[in-house]
Amino acid sequence: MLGSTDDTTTGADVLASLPSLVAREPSVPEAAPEEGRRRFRTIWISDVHLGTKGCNAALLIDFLDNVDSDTMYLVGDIIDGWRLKKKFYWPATHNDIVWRILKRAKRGTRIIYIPGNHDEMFRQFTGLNFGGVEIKRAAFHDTADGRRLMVLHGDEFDTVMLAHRWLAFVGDALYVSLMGLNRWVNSARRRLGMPYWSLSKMAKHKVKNAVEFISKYEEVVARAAAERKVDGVVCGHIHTAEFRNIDGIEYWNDGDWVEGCNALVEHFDGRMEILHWPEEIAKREAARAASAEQALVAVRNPGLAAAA
Ligand SMILES: [Mn+2]
Repeated sequence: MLGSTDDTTTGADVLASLPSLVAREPSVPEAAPEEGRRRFRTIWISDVHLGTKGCNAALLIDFLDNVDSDTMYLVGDIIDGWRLKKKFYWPATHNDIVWRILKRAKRGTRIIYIPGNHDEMFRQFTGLNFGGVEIKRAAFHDTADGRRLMVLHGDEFDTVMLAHRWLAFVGDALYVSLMGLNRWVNSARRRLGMPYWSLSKMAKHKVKNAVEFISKYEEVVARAAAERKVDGVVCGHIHTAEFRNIDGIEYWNDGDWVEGCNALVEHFDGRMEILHWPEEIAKREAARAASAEQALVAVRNPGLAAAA
């Protein structure tokens, strides 16, 4: 059962409890933005790591409440079964995310879930459909402008098993403390009214080996896509949002919701874009502040507003 503290919970238990979950109300009520949700043809997210403290549930809830799409791909490592096995951690906000995803399926969004290595316990359900969520091992996506993209989590190309994380280079313990520091810094920044800032995003680009590993991984994935005669590939796994054109093959990585908080979206004309959600929130808030100021000017000076 979701929400219980029983450490014998299995993937099947979690899946079995999903239909009853959607009947309940979430702990964080769904927000309905005044300006409406931003609509995309397709959204890809991955590496959410529900069931760990690293998961940035608040930002993901904000994302889900402010966007909508015809199709949404969950590109793996959505639930972290590895960590859940060691220590059961499942706050109400993690239920809220599952609730929002199932709600979208109910409202008619096509949802395709491609389990990754951390949620490999769901791979046994490949081909099945749970509450409108199709479980697949990999998928092919045709963009509005006719490109064919292969969609997979990407751990299958992590040959060295360097892992799900770039930090094989710096060690798991350091990563955990870095993430702890990241949370601490950001809660302080939030209190001060400052926007979210990714500590490890900066650190990652400064570690030479990590940069080399990431670049090599991207090339291996792009080569595999070329062999399958597709135009490009969408994956996750290494927690590094990126677009590269590698020998004519598009490599898209949708990032993660542990530190980067990114999503990949396809607009209705087929154009694709990586969204860094903390930046999108900052833009949204700046736009709201500007329109509030305009409204204030209009109230104080009706003649000026009419002229404009
Ligand atoms: Mn992974």
